[in-house]
Amino acid sequence: MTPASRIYVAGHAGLVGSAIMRRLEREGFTNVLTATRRQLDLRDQAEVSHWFKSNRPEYVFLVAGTVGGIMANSTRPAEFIYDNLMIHGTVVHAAHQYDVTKLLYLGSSCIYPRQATQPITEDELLTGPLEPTNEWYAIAKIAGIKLCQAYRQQYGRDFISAMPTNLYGPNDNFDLTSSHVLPALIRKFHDAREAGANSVEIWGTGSPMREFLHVDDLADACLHLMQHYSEHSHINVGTGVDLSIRELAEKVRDLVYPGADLHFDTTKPDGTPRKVLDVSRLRASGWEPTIALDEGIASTYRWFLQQEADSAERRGIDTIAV
Ligand code: GFB
Repeated sequence: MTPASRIYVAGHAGLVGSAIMRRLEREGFTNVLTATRRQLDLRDQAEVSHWFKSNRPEYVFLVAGTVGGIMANSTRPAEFIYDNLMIHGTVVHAAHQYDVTKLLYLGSSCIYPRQATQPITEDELLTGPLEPTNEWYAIAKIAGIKLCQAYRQQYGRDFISAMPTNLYGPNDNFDLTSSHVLPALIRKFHDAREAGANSVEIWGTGSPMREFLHVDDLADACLHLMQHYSEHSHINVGTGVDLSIRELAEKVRDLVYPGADLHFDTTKPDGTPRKVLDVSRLRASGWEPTIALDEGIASTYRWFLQQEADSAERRGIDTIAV
C-alpha cells in the first residue's frame, strides 16, 4: 500500500471499521473509500458489484457484518447467518471481479469448536461441533474464510483472513440487549452507580474464560497483516491472555462503582467455557499488542462518559429548541 492507494473499508462506522479509519488517517493514507448502509446494501451483489466498478478500490478491509453478544446471537439467528453470509459473498466476489490487489477479511474466534484445545491454534478449525449460542454467526464466519481460500486457489487472488478474539473499545455497542460483555459491564456498573443500586447483575456463572483485545490494537494488526501476510491459512489475532468473566466484572466494578456487589444470574447462558487464542503465528510475523487490559478498559470508560455527556447535552439543546 502507498499513501495514495485506493483503500475501501467495508463497515467503516462500526467498532472495528472506525478503528481502522483512525489508523489509516494517522498513517497518512489519503484515498480511503467508504459507503454508508443507505448508499450501499452490502447484501446485494448487483449493488456491490456496481459500487466496485465505479470506485475501483485496490485494497479492501472487509470488516462489515451483523454482530452482537451472546444474547443477540442466540435470539436473532436468521439475521446473523443471512446478513453475514451475503456480505462476505458479495464483497469477496466483487473484489475478484474488479481486480482488487489485496483483501483482508475479518472473522471471529467463535469459528472454533466449543471444546477446542486451549490455547486455540489455527489448525483447530472444523475439528469439532460449534458452541450453540453462536453457531449461526460462526458458520457464516467460517464460510468467509473458505471464500477467501477458494478465490485464492482458483483465481490466484491475494485474499487473506484474520480471526480476532473478543474486541472492545471506542464506538462499541453499549445496548444491553445486543452488546458483548465488556461494554455491557461498563453500562451496567455506570447505571447502577447513577441509580445508587447495591448490586449489578452479571449473566451466567462468571466462570467462562475470555480474552480481550483493544480495537486499536486490532486495527494496528490489520494494517500489519495487509502489508506483511499473504497465506492461504487464516491467522489468529489476540493477546494470548485470558481471564474469567468474574475477574473482568471485578475489574470494571473497581473502576466504575467500587463496592457494588456482583449478582450472578445463572438462568442466562455462559456460552463457550474457554476461548483463548494461540497467537504464536502472529507473533512470529512480527506483531504484538500494546494496550494492556486495565488501560484499555479505563480509556473505553472515559470514551463512554464523554458520549453520555454529549448525548445529555444534545438532549438539553433539543429541549430548549422545543
Ligand atoms: O461477550 P459475550 O456476549 O459473547 O459474552 P461470547 C461473554 C460472556 O460474558 C458470557 C457473560 O459467558 C456471558 O454470559 N456475560 C455476563 C455477559 N454478563 C453479561 C452481559 O451483561 N452481557 C453479555 N453480552 N454477556 C460472542 C459471540 O460470544 O463472542 C459472537 O456470541 C462473537 O459470535 C463474540 O464471536 C466475539 O464471548 O460468549
